[in-house]
Amino acid sequence: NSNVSALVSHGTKENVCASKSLQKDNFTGRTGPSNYDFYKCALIWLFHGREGFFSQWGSLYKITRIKDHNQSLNKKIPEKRETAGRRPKLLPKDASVSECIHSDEGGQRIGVRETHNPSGRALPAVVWDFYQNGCSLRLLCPQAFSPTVWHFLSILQEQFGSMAGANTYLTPPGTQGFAPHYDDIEAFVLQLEGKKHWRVYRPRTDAEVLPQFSSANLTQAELGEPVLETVLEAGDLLYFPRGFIHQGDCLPDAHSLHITVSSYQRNSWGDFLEKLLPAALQMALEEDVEYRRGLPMDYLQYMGVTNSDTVDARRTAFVEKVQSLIKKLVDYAPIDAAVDQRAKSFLHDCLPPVLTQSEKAQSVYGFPARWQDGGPCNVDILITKDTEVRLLRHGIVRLCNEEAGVMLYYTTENSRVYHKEEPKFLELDPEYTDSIEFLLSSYPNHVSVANLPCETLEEKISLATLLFEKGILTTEKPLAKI
Ligand SMILES: O=C(O)CCC(=O)C(=O)O
Ligand SMILES: [Mn+2]
Repeated sequence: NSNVSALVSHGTKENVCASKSLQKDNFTGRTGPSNYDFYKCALIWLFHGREGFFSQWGSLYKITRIKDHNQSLNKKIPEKRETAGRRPKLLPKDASVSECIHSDEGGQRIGVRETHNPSGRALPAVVWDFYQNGCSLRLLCPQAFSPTVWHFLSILQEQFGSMAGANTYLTPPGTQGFAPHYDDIEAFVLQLEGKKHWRVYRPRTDAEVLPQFSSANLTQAELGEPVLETVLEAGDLLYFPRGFIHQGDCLPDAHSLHITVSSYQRNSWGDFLEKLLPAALQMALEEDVEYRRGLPMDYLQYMGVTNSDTVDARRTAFVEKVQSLIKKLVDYAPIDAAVDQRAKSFLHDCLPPVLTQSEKAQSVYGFPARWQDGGPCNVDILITKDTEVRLLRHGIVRLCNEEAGVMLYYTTENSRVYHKEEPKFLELDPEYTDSIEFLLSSYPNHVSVANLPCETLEEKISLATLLFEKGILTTEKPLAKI
C-alpha cells in the first residue's frame, strides 16, 4: 500500500514524481546535492532494507503509547503496542507542544490557529485533553525515545553530512493543526498511521526559494494553487524541498500520525561563507597592512546613501578601494579550516552511532559493569602491539588544528537529545595526528597497533587505549577481559 510522492525542484521547474517515472537524467547538471539526491535517498530507505525498516516500525509506536491512557481515543486507532505491560513514562519537559484550530464561534470553526506550549511536563491527561479538543500534538525528538528513529537518523546524518532531525505529529480526525508555512529544511514526511491530506505549493518569489529561515504562519489568501495535492496513507512517503509551502489536514474519518525527518538546515554556501568571511578578514587584518590603514578623513562627507547619486572622483576611488580589498580577501580565506569548524559543529549536532551487537562486543561497551560481588572489579583494557583496531565509523572523528592545539572531536559520547552534551574532544599531541590520519585512511580495514605511525610502542598502545576507551576504536576480536 505504499506509494512515494515527491516534489522535486530542478532549477525553476518542478515535477511531481511518482517513483516509477523518475528519471535520473532530469536531475543532473547541478552542483551540490540536487533535490534528486534527497529524493534518491528517500527511495533507498523505502525500498532497500524496507523489510528491516517496516518490521522495526513497532518501536515507533512507543512514542504514542500515551494513547493507552485514554481508551475512548483509541476507537479509530489500530491497537499496536510495542511492549505489552510497559507503562508509558511521562514525556520529558518540552517534549511536547500542541497546536490547534482553535475557538468555536457559534459552533463554527473560525480557523484561528494557536500554539500552546504550556510549561512543565506534558502529562498524559493534559495532552489527551488537548487532543480531544481538536489540537494536534507535536512530539519533539522522537530519536530520544525510539531506537529505530535514532538508527535511521544516524545513518542519514552520515549520508547527508548534515544533521538529521525529526518531529512526530499526531492530528485528530477532521482537523488541521498547523497553518500553511514553509520550513528551512529538506522534509521527508513518513506516514505512520491513519491518513493525511497534503497540499504543497511552490515558493512564491525568488527570495523564498531555498530559504535560510522558516516562514511565519501564512493564510489561505496568501497561497496560490498547490503544485501537489495528495492523501498519504500508512507507509507513504512525501518529500518536499526547503521552502515549499505545505499544509496537512485530516479527513473526517481518520486520525494521522506522521514523522517528519529533516536535514540540511543552515547548510548552504551562504551559511558556509558566514563562517569563512569573518575568518578571512581576521587573517587579512593580521597579515596585510592594507587592511589596517586608516580610512580617509573626509569619507563620511561624500559617502553614504544620501550621497550615492553624486558624481565625485573620491567616491569612485573609495568604492574601488573597497572592491580591491574584498577581492584580495579570497587569498586569505582559510577555506579548509572553516570546513573543519563546520565539521566540528556538525559532530556536536550528530547523534551518537548505533552499535550492532558484535560492534558492542568489539568495543569498550563489551566491558561489563565493574562492580562485582559487592566490590569494584577492575577490568583492564589490554591492548597490545598485535591488537587489530579500526575506527568504529569513518565519520565519528574530526581533527581540527586550533589555536589551543590539535583537537580530535568525536561523536561517540554525544546524547540522543540535541546538544545535551557539550562538544566532546581530546587534545592530542601533534605527533599523534599521523596516526589519526592513518586510521582514517585505512578505514574500514583493521590495522595492527604496531603499525600506527607513532615513535614508540608505548605511545602506540596508549593512543589506541585512549581511543578505545572513548568508543572511537573497535578491535577485530573482542578483547580478553583481565
Ligand atoms: O501536520 C501538520 O499539520 C504540519 C506538519 C508539518 O508542518 C511538517 O511535518 O513539517
Ligand atoms: Mn512544516
